[in-house]
Amino acid sequence: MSHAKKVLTPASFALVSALLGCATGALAAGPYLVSQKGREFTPKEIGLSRGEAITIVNDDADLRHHAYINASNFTFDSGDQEPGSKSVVNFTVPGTFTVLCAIHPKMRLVVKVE
Ligand SMILES: [Cu+2]
Repeated sequence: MSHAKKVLTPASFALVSALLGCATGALAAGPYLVSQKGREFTPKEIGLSRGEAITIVNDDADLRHHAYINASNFTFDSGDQEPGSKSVVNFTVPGTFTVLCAIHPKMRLVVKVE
């Protein structure tokens, strides 16, 4: 019997960690990275200028996430986010937006766009 269960290889996990390490070292301007790990977004709040984007990375090794925004003037839906995957959201309108996870209702990221 074969075990076809999908797992993140140590190599790809290390790559994601390395990318995040770079990002936290240079906090000034974009690209803005948001991590999904342990059923929460990190950071939980981020400020952007209009036209800037964030990259949401699923850093959980064994959890699937599904980020979405459902505002009156801006919507986004990442679809299912497998471990290690990235989703880019480009904020084209100003306002305060809440990014939620369709799988984990307590996950919440506030994005303030000027
Ligand atoms: Cu989630």
